[in-house]
Amino acid sequence: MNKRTISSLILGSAAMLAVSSAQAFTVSDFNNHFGYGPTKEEQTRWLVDTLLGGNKDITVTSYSNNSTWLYMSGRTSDDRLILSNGWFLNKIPGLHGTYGGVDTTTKTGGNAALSALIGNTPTHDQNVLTFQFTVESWVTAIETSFIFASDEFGKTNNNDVFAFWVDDVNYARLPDGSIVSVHNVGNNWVDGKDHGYYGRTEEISIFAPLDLSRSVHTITIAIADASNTGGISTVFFGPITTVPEPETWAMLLAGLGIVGVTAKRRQK
Ligand SMILES: [Ca+2]
Ligand SMILES: [Ca+2]
Repeated sequence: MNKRTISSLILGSAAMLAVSSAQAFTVSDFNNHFGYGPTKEEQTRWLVDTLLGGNKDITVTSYSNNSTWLYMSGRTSDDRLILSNGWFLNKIPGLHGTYGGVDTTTKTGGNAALSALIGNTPTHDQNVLTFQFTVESWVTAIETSFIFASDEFGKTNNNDVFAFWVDDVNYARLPDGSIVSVHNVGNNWVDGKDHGYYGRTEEISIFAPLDLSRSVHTITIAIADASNTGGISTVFFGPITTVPEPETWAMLLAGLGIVGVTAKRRQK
């Protein structure tokens, strides 16, 4: 095999790993999407829209992201949000493609809430997407999923961390319930190059009840380096679905109707 075939295979298998299907993903970024010079607000809204995946049950009222102009975020072709603590998009051939400085500091600072999750280890290069929203009255929870990938696979001196807060509760958990950090991933690492990463988790599902005492809800997704700024980590996240879904209820009700009609006919 020549080098191009090998790198295609690597990218292809990375994509399959990430989406659990034979469909490969590519990565797009703001400039690819908008052309040159999108505003920071446009970039942030694009990230939020990626996360919502066209969900019409959620109405966004405000949003912010601290790092969109630094190529730290993007979207996969299967519509997952990408958030990274390094210059993620520089890893991808054909985008910015320099391969330079992907794991150097982004100068976006530390994150106290993430540090608190890992024994107050100092964090760096935070990438935080936050938005406020209201939901249709029947929505009681949201569901989504993530893949955490890192160059710190197997390392003990770094502990990059990721969290997903819904109404101030962190629902990003590994299957054993521990928070998602490099040290905790343990047996959940899947070895293998994924857009250049040394390891990643399986796709992990999230079920997050909303705090129904609130009229306006908040989602915050955050990832950061820990101890130092090196070793890029990234989360592939979303999309978000609402629970219960109206289609599910419609099918349930239709199903009950059929059962009812059948029962009545049997009675005759
Ligand atoms: Ca970094
Ligand atoms: Ca790191």
